[in-house]
Amino acid sequence: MATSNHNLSDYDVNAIPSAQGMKFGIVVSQWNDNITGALLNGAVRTLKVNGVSDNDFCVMRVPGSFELTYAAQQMARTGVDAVIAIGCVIRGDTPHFDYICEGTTNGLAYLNASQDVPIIYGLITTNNMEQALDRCGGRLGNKGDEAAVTAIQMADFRRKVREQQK
Ligand code: DLZ
Repeated sequence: MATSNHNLSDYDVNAIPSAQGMKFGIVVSQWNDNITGALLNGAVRTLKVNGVSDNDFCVMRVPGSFELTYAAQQMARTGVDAVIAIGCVIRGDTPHFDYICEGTTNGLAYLNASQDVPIIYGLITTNNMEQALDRCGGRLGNKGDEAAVTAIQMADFRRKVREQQK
């Protein structure tokens, strides 16, 4: 799935809602932490640029991407407006890659549909380290920035829907 025609890393700050007063939870996998650390930095920078204060986001780390589902579920129960799940799975020599990608993706998708809080998919799944580096601040932007933009948009959506229900 090409991202070259839809690179949210180049988003227009004025085109997305202010995130001032919104609360976010970020869960981050420690596997490939050179990549997930850069994705996290991008996400945090983007939240702050859009008005999120230091007290309004919480970062928690888990061992691997497979643990993101449990972590995101727990984080969703803490009163946040959205949860961002960040991980990086890089293909190896065995089918393990497919199982972790599928398990994590299905887990996060299930949570997104079943929790009251949007769960943002900040998992990158690549064939090699070069492709991962391209996506965490390299040639193809930073998918952490993009996850944060999406989180703000979905938190705003959630707030508006709730307003309409009053
Ligand atoms: C075991 C494993 C492997 C082989 N590769 C990755 C990876 O590329 N990225 C990642 O986030 N996690 C990996 N893991 C760890 C699993 O996600 C998980 O932590 C363990 O299977 C324990 O549940």
